[in-house]
Amino acid sequence: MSRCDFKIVLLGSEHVGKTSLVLRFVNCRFNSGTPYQNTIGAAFCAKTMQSNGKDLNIGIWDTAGSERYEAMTRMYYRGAHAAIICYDPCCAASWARLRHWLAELRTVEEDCKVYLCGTKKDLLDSNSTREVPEDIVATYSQGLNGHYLTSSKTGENVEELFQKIVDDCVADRELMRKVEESRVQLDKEQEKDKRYCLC
Ligand SMILES: Nc1nc2c(ncn2[C@@H]2O[C@H](COP(=O)(O)OP(=O)(O)O)[C@@H](O)[C@H]2O)c(=O)[nH]1
Ligand SMILES: [Mg+2]
Repeated sequence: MSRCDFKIVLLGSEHVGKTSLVLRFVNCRFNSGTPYQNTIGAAFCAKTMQSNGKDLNIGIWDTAGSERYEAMTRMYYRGAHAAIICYDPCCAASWARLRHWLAELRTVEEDCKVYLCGTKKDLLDSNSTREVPEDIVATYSQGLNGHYLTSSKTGENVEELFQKIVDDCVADRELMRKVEESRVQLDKEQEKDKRYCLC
């Protein structure tokens, strides 16, 4: 199995913690000492996860978030099964951009599952000032597939967020039918390649 079964895209303003979230999830680490590095365009990571007794290959696209790369970011929405839209609860500006990301996503992938992710929970827990009121987040997330508060520094809720996404995708019959179909197709192509291989 070499292709991705599910495509997950991360969206949100620059500096909210998208790259840190992916690094925590995929590599189980957090780079606190290193200077901030802007993601250019997008970065891709893959991980295998289990749900309902199945092994699933997850492809994660970490986008730049900067307006400079916006036209490029749109390319990465295409074919996404789930999107994690990140905001920092201690930064009102990151929340203000949220509607923008959601609208953008919907124009390209109408049926994409959407999860809100409030990042840097460790800072919130250590008395940083919350700038995004909880009731506003609760109201907004009602129409979406889930809301998680995560910390890439401690790892809190990171695994839970990705597991919920994969569980929701596996529970989606139509989506799983397509996954099974493309696996069969891939097996056929690999069989064909083997027949023509002379080595
Ligand atoms: N304390 C804390 N800092 C974080 C967390 N996630 C990210 N950061 C910091 O926030 C800054 C921006 O993170 P980054 O992942 O590069 O943001 P991106 O631009 O959205 O990809 C970096 O200095 C990170 O170390 C977190 O969960 N806790
Ligand atoms: Mg980044």
